[in-house]
Amino acid sequence: MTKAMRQMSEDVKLVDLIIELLDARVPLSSRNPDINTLGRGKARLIILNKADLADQAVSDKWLDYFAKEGHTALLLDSRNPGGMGEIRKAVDKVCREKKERDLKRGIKNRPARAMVAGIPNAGKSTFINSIAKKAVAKTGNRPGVTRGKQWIRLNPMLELLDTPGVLWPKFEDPSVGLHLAMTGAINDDILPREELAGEILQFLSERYPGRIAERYGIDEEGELTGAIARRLGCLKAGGEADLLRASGAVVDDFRSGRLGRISIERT
Ligand SMILES: Nc1nc2c(ncn2[C@@H]2O[C@H](COP(=O)(O)OP(=O)(O)O)[C@@H](O)[C@H]2O)c(=O)[nH]1
Ligand SMILES: [Mg+2]
Repeated sequence: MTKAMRQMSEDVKLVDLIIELLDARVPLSSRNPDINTLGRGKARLIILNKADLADQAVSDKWLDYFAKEGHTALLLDSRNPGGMGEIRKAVDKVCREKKERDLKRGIKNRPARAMVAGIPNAGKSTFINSIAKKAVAKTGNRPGVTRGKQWIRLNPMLELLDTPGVLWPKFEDPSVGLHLAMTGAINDDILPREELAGEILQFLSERYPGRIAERYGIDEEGELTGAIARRLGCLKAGGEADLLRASGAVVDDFRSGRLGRISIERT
């Protein structure tokens, strides 16, 4: 077990609810199935984060997919604190159900506790900052609370662990690495930049025809990176197309939504 997993399995013992953050563009690749073992017996809320970058119609299908799994799932742009009202309500609801079960089993009434978990770059820190904006207070060490843990009191009956659980992606399926490189969730050195840009351009021309033409004003045929380099004025000293620079622009445009809202994975 990795150090991150060990930490996560310790922290999970302290909470009633796991808020699982996935990237709405790649809900499967950004998921670590170990969460099912780690989070056994805990309530779960799934957040499809970065929904602002994903294709709305596809995201709606993912909501159905997770609902069929028996999970409450919501779409979110974590950078927008305005979207947190709905999240707080959902967290409250999932926790209330858990507490009612606890009370029946004679477990005494105390604030429900939650933690955020997800792979690097899923938006955990952004989420915690946004949801904590309207927090009642931060709580420090208290009796019955493991020393050193900081809790953000979202309301008198609900506390959030201020450090997220870090999960790692599972790379068993080779598409996982590619999809996470496309979103920028993992290190760029998995694929040379020009290859990554090539994969992105191929994906776009197949799945979202018209987007490349719209952004770069080129025909979606033939050698795209060179054509994009010339359109963007990415040229080397001798006037030759600078493919590396053009590839960088394509990758950045894709990740940041400048090529439109995109879902890489579909149900
Ligand atoms: N567009 C968009 N960007 C987001 C969202 N949530 C996080 N980000 C960005 O994603 C990057 C990684 O976020 P961060 O909170 O550091 O992820 P962490 O590694 O899970 O803590 C940052 O650049 C955030 O600004 C979101 O919902 N939408
Ligand atoms: Mg972080």
